[in-house]
Formats: sequence, structure tokens, C-alpha cells
Amino acid sequence: EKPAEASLADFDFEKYSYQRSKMINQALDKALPMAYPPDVVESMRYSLLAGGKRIRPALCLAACELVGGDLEKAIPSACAMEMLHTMSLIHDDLPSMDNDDMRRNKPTNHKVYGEDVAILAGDALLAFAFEHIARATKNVPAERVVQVICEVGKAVGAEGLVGGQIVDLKSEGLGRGVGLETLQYIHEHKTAALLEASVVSGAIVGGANPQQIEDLRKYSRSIGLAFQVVDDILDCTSTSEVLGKTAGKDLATDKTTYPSLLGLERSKEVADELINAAHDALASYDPLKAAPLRALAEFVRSRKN
Ligand code: GRG
Repeated sequence: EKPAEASLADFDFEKYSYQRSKMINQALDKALPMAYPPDVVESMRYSLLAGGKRIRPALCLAACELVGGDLEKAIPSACAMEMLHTMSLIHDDLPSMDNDDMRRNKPTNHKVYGEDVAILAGDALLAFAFEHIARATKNVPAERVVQVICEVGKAVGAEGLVGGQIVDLKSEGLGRGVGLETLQYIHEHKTAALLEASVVSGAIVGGANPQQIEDLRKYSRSIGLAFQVVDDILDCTSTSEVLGKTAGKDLATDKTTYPSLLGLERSKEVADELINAAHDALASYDPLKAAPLRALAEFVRSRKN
């Protein structure tokens, strides 16, 4: 057995992810305590502390440790990534966007607090994420902090999440007229960009050199796209399971997905190829130290929700 596989097999991902989620949830709770004005802070906390897999902060912390950095130093950046992810979900759920009533098994933010408050809670989380990186990161050279802010800003703006969302919204009426290139653009921007920024910001805080940053970009772009291919596959397979009762998302909206363009079998191959590419990007790292990121990649491959 190869050392990388052996280290991965020994790694207790369930225990690791449970402990990391707990650590991240405590840090988020502490980062954003109840404060004045309660109307907006309560709404921010409602969504921020509503659960979720905490993949982005986990990636940030793991990347910091992989390059030899101290975990504590990356906690503010890790929290900021979850704040940004959360605000994107709040805004994505709004009536003017996806118009969703439920998120993470709870009523969406605007259902509880109203649309006006939900917009403001999202705005406040967006601003606070950057404030938090700048204010709460300790004992890290200032130029690294600036680099992180730059990386994260790019990932959420028009070149990142917002860019992906706008192309997605504008291609909605096109149904299955959307091609693979546009589909890939949407996923790379809506999903992969923030995963990439999570990994890279952790690495920067941890003192990564340019080669390490490049390797980790490759890793995160691969898992980012794979995340979405797997999402499409899950959508498609859950659709066929419930067929006859209610049509799943894929059929109901008749939107382009990887399975609709490539077929289910080829989509599964693409997901596997992407995950394998993520592993390849970690080939030159100590197998023991790379085990968490490898296990996170495997989690993306095999996740069921
Ligand atoms: C970022 C300024 C700014 C505005 C928001 C609305 C919007 C622009 C972007 C939408 C982005 C979006 C909803 C992307 C989908 C991302 C995604 C893969 C969500 C699911 O992530 P999981 O599975 O969810 O990690 P949990 O609940 O586990 O955290």
C-alpha cells in the first residue's frame, strides 16, 4: 500500500470533522455575540449558527496546518469564510433570487425576519467578515493579512460569487440551452471560488510559499468543481427515486446540469477525475499532514447531501 493511502486509511475523518465543527461553531458564536441593534444581529446569528457542514472553515484550517502554520492564527479567516458563505445563502434564498422557504432544515432568514432585515443581515455579514479578518487575526505579518483580504474580496465579488450568480440568473430562461462552458463558469464562480479562497487564505496565514499556494489552488479548484458535479448527480438521482411522487429539481426546472449534458455515467467519471486531480495536487506533501485535505476530498466524492 502506498504511504498516502495508508495515512488516509488511518485518519479518523468522522472524529476530525466533529471536533473541527465544534471548534468552528464556538469560534463563530464568540466572533459575533448578541449586540445592538438586536434586530439585525439576531438575524445574522440565526443564519450563521444554523448548522451546515462547515466545509469552508475546515478547509481553511487544514490548509494552514498543512503548510506548517499554527491553527489558532487561521481561525478568524476560517470564521470569515463561513460568514461570507452564510450571507451568500441568505441573499440566494431571497424572493428576488431563488425564493426558498427552507435552508439547513430551518425557515430561511427572510421567512423569519422579513426581506428587509435579511438583506441587511447579509450586507452586515459581508462587511463583518472583512473586519473580522483584519481585527481578529493575531501574530500574523500584516502583508499576509492584506493578501488574504485581497484573495477573499476577489472570491466574493464580480470575479467570484457575484459573477457566478449573475451568469446563473441570466441563463435561467435558457433551460437546457446552456452549454458546458457556461455551466462550468457558473460552478467555478458560485462554488469553487469560495472554496479556493478558503484553502488559499489558510495557506497564506500559515506562511505558504508560492509553489504551495499553486498546489493548493489546484486542489481546491478540483474539489470545488467536483462538489458541484456531485451536487448535480445527487439532484438527478434523488429525482429518479421520487419520480412518480414529485419531480426533483432537475426535471422541474429543466435546467442544464452535468448529467443532462454528459449523462449520469460520464458525470460520475468526471467527478472521480476531479477528485483524483485534487489528490495529485497533494502528491509532494507529507502523507500524514495531507490526510485531512485528502479526506475532505474523499468526503466531496462520496457525500450524500
Ligand atoms: C457574495 C456579495 C455576495 C453576494 C451573494 C447570492 C449570491 C451573491 C451568490 C450565490 C452563491 C451560492 C448560493 C452558491 C451556492 C454555494 C453552495 C455550493 C452551497 C451549498 O454549500 P454547502 O453544501 O452548504 O457547503 P452547508 O449548508 O453545508 O454550509
